Amino acid sequence: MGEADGGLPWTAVVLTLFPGMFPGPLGVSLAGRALAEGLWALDAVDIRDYARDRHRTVDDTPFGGGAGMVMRPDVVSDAIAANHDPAGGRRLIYLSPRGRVLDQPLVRDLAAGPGVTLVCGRYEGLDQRVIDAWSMEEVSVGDVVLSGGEPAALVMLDAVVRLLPGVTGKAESLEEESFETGLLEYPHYTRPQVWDGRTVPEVLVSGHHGRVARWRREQAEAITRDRRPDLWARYVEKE
Ligand code: 9WO
Repeated sequence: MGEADGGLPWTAVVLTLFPGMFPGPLGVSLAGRALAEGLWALDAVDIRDYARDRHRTVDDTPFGGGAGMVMRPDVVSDAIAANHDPAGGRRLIYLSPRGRVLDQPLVRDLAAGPGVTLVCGRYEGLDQRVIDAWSMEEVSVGDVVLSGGEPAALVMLDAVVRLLPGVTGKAESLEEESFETGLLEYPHYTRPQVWDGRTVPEVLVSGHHGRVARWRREQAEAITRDRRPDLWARYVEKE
């Protein structure tokens, strides 16, 4: 049993034309163990099961012409209606390059709720009317075009599941990591102390915990300032 209160565990319902892509990488390691233990639940639903015709058609040619195919609103809407309760608290999200870009505050928000219903598009995407009719949220995992929303759904779920109670072992490793502090990570080192002629920064083997903490913070700040001026501006603002 995963959940403390005896209710349902955090649940992801994924609507997709390729249910075989799930749990995929979420079936191993941290997320996979948590899934097996019932700390979260995953239901991959085949949108094609909601097709109406003998050929199980899910797409059609775009009005106005042009290349590619569009996912039919009637089929996708039936799949949503059968698997999503708008009053149930789960957010209904379409993974799309047009969406709000996923970040750690959104991940924390999603982890704090009862779960998500994710719609994965294929071809050129969903008919706009089904997005409008269901007031779907759109979320992007970055400015790239994929062949479908499924890998983006896997990214989102990986980020959320590791924050669920009981999934990640050490509480402090969550708090210290990149984006929880608002900074990128400082450099890490382990044995051997000299590798291929390369040494480890002296401070890390000094045994001075205060100096180590200060060095790590300085490194994290320098890396953030150099590589991500956008994150740096937000960090400085909050000081
Ligand atoms: C195809 C395309 C072709 C020419 C010009 C623009 C174009 N955009 C798309 C497109 O967005 N196709 C999507 C493929 C349709 C919906 C599912 N697909 C998708 C989702 N690709 N990339 C994502 C995605 C989702 C979340 N975060 C990043 C990318």
